[in-house]
Amino acid sequence: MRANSNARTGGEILVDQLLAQGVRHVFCVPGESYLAVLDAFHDRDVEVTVCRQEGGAAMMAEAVGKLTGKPGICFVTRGPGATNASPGVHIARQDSTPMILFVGQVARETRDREAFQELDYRAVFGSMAKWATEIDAVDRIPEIVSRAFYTATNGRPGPVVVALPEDMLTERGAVADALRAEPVETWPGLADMSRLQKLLWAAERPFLLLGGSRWSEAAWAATGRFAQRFEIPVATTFRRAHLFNAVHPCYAGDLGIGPNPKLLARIKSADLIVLVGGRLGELPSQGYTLLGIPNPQMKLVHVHPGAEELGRVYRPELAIHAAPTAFAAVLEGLEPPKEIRWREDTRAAHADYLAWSEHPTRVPGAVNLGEIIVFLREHLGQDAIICNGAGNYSGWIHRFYRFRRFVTQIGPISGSMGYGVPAAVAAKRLYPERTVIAFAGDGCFLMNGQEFATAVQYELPIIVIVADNGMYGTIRMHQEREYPARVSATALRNPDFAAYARAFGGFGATVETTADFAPAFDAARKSGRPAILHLRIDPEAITPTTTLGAIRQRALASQG
Ligand SMILES: Cc1ncc(C[n+]2csc(CCOP(=O)(O)OP(=O)(O)O)c2C)c(N)n1
Ligand SMILES: [Mg+2]
Repeated sequence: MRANSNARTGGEILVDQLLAQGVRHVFCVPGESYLAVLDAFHDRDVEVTVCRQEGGAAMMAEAVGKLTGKPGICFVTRGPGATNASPGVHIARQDSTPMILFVGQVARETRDREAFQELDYRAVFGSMAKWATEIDAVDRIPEIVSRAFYTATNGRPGPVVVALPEDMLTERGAVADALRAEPVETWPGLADMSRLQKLLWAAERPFLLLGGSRWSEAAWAATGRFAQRFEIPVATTFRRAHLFNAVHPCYAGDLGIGPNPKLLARIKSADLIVLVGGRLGELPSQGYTLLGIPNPQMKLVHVHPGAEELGRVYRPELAIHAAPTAFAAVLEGLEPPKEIRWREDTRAAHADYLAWSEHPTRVPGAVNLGEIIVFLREHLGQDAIICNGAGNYSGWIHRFYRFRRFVTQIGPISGSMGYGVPAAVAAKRLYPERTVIAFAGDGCFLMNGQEFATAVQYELPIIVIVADNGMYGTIRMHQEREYPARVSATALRNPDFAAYARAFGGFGATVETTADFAPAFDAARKSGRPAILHLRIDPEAITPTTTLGAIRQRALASQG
């Protein structure tokens, strides 16, 4: 490190700040606006992943934030580069993920002329990022990058956008590197925990709901031990299933889209809900119908690292301003009641979860995605990482896969399509020894499918499973429900995805029947290359429990 050296350019100072913060990976699409940073990458010890589109690069950085709890780093050029990156920033916002997007900016002396590709990033990202700023002076790089790390990780984590005027990056400055940022841990107070103790002792039907970010392996384990001691039923919220071991005797299921009705009934009739880390947003709250707003019908204990989230939608009986990491660490201090009144309910809740997820339902067509998920749950190691984007296909993962380890599920809580492939590229780049699977719909895949080329370039043998039903299925489903038999703008004519994989230098296979899947999966693994398995799904198989035709018939009948 060349601290206090006056020989460094802004670009070099910037990259040295990242190294000082422990950054190992950056994801980028290059641009002439930040050549000085690219040059600094050249002889520094940082792994650069060059991507094909900024949306993919930003999603990779966001996925790094989810995988590590530390800010994922993305570099893009000004104007179109920055706007292309915006979905990653939006995901980081909604999913509470730490991430920093660095954007090249026009030179300082041309600012405000609407110079080539000029944008005001404070305005563009003002309502999306946690903080959007611009570095005006080379001497302030360490200060602002340090603050970016603190801002991205403190409280409720989120994205920070930092614009970098081109001439500032080539200027030289004499400035010391910032020390490593240590995110502030937010601990529950003693009084909070004793009130929680009393609420638990007074409860008849308590329920633990887990979500959000700022978890850790230790917090995951401590929560499992707490649940075991209290024999309290636990559900995870939308796309956070990895926060609790699915085969733990207290696991009651996944509270997302189309949850087990028995799980919903249990949560509704709970007299105490302890919501840890999550916001209980629109999807897990079943369109804000689960809990009264602002006054929930049951007692709510809300534990969240962001003070502004507490009381924002739901008025809690007890608000605990704490990160899940800190909260979980003090759970050991709580004592279960002498007689656990809900013991039998918890057993029944877990049995109901197992029954709900055990056997794939019957669906029309020769490929049953449910059976494929069950195959994977039985054949993948527990530390396999499962990534996905948005679409009805993901409903089968949420229902039938059993996440047994922390940080094995990487999916967009924000429901952004196109996330699975870039997330898988990021996961495999970080953890080459782990099995990484990306699920995508046919619509979802082609939003960022070009990042398959990134997987090939960096020799990352991810396995992409494309569930092709020839349509934007989710929207078609809503269409049939609201406007039956009036199909509009939801049909897709698709390429041969297996040939696509081969054209990129990967492995590709088409799966026409459920029985084709196991040998195709095996061949994909053995190929040692990035792979695409193209599943031909019957469009009628719209969810594990209903068909498009049935939805249309129901809607037509109700129209009379
Ligand atoms: C970026 C983005 N654009 C549009 C949507 C709206 N949307 C949600 S699901 C969906 C269709 C997904 O289609 P596909 O990936 O083929 O999955 P399927 O539902 O057919 O299983 C669309 C268009 C979205 N969530 N994200
Ligand atoms: Mg589809």
